[in-house]
Amino acid sequence: MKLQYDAPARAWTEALPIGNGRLGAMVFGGVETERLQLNEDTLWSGSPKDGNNPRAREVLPEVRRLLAEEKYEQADALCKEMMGPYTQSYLPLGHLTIRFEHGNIAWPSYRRSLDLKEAIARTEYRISEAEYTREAFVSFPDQVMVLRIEAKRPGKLNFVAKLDSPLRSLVRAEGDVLVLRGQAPEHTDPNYYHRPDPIRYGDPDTTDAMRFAGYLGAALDDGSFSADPDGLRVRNATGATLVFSAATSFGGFDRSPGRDGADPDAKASALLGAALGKPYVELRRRHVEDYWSLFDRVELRLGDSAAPEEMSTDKRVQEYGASDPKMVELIFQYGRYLMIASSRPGTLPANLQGIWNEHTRAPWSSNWTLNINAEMNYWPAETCNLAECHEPLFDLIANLARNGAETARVNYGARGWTAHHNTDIWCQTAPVGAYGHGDPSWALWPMAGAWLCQHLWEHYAFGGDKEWLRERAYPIMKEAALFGLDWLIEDGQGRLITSPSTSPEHKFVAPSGALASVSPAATMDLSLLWDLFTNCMEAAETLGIDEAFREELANARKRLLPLQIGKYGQLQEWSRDFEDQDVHHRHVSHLFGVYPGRQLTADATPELFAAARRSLERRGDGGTGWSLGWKIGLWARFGDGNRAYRLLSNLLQLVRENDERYEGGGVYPNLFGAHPPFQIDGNFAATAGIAEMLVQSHSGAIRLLPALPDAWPDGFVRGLRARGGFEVSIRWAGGQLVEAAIVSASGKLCAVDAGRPVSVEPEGEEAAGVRPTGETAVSFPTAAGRTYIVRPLAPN
Ligand code: FUC
Repeated sequence: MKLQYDAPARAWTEALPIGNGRLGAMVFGGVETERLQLNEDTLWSGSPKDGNNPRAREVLPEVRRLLAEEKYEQADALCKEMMGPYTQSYLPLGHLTIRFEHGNIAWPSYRRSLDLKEAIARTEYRISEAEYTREAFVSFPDQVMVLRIEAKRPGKLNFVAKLDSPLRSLVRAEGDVLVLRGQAPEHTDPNYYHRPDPIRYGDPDTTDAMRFAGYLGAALDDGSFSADPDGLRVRNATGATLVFSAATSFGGFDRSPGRDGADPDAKASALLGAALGKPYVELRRRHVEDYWSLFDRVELRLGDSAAPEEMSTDKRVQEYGASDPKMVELIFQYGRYLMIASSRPGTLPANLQGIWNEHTRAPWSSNWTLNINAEMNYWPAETCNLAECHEPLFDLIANLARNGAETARVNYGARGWTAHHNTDIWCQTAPVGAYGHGDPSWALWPMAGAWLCQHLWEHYAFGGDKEWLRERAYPIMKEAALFGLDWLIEDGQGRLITSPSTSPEHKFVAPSGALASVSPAATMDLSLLWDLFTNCMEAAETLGIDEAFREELANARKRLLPLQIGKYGQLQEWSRDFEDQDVHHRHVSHLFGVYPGRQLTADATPELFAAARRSLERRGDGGTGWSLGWKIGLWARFGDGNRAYRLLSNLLQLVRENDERYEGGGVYPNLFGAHPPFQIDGNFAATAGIAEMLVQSHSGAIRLLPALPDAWPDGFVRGLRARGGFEVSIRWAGGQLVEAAIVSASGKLCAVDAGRPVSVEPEGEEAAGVRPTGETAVSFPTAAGRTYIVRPLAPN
């Protein structure tokens, strides 16, 4: 459970990420010069702005008319008038740089690691018989970053620690504390939008943009230290604890962080003071306890490894990849680690890079892309037992629902709420595209509400908190469904369709031979609305409310244009059987109903399910990191463990920092997912996909080992969660189930499908409750808090 290396990081994607959901750092582990690149998750450019565009509503009837007449290129062109501004960008806060006065020759004793059991990055080396160690972590309970530096020989620590920032900023010494104060730009253009002044700052006295502060303090065991603007100087110490705190003036998605903001200094200095009042061992203990309480819920063992223990992680990926079961365990748990480090109650959700970003113009603004990436980040949250890490997404959804009601009204004259393919800290819900610069294939997608609401329903489906469903989730789901009802139109033959509609980012060949983006009723729209309506109906039924509305949804769902099978036997991506722009396109939006949706299953829709499989076959086994991650989950849902494993192998390919390929997937030396460039969604999808290979529960029963590959004949998993309020542990050998333990948190009826006849008995009451049903699927009542043991029956 360690990432380990025998040399300092030369590139950012070799540095090791630590974080507490809000504060993040990338630890380089340099010998003479240590560098920690710093982030705070609310540090973004811009301020609240109205991006809604009344022109959208004006041109909508004409766009629909053009599409009804199959004039796709004209419709594409007119759609450009429906766009709003681009979103703002997530920003880096700065660096903590520490220059040691002991030279830089430390090899071969050098070692650095990230320990996933403690969430601590460690650097160890020896210079002239003196051993040095550093430990870095970001504490959730204390809300600070801590860097402990020790020399094993007395008085050997002499260093200067500095702060700086790529944003406009000043550093001052205030007493013995180093303070970095800065200001964010009022506007940042996305990295793919080329204009003369892509980063624009305001007047410091009147700017509407965010202010931020970083505080660095120290507590020494011995020796002395002082602070001046050039840094914090430590002399002749044996042990030193550096503490860093940071805050911004962000005070909410709808408040100006300039005029109406919070006081970053008050927060950062209070946190620093409180942390410096605690001894290092205490800070460390509080951090590890907090982290462990989440991390320890799931354990995975997939077998022994042929790789030498001490081999560095990047070499190990390169030489062994997915054939090393320990590497698969590591990448699985790394996704859980990254979730705990980037998304905790009260923080913003993990963005495109989690919370780790060094660029002032990050790829895709390091924002939230809602047509796959942001949702994908949260695929492992429920199954991999980190439900509370899902909460920041729910807060974002609630805020999007507020802004999105105005977008629905202004842009489309519709009820409810909508959001499009990008959003930011200001919760922009209007389509992006700089009023015509963007491409409709990504900008014109008003379906984010439908997809995001799946997360609300899933949180309830796994956890069963009815009060939460009633008070928080259902009202937002219902409003999203109202938008869906208003967005649907009749196709002239009694069917309901969406128009304009895209299959995100993928174009089709129009009858004229040209590529086009918009057409009526792309499959993903229909599947998303099916999912939203179904979830709303089940939620309302669970709550015993809204009977008439349920009926309205049921009727609309029945009238959705049916999904179709095309000339290649594939599930059609569009309502017409168009040719693909790119048969290997990275998005597999039309397969939403298979995963992460539940519309298409082998039992309920065998033909469409088979067609969806054919579609995935045609897409091939390549793609960006996140695309490969999606395909792992899809193949798991198709019950093909070996194929899922092949995709996992494709994901576990080593990529270096300056890899020029835009697509291709892989992982960097620090195991960050590669598009390339770095995007964290690939990590989360890999974790979710591995879980999906071991346990599924989307179609009623808990399926045990639904897609076990031949490569993992013997193994054990503990603590995965299943819908209905269950926790599942499984032991298997020779590719067969040995025993599963199902803990019932809910006390609900439990259905299990092990693919073979099983017995079920309450733990500790062997014999008493044995149900040798002889069926491959069994249901049994459970009591909350009890564990049930499932074993295969011996073959007759
Ligand atoms: C979507 C994807 C890209 C990238 C971006 C952040 O636009 O199509 O591949 O992941 O999001």
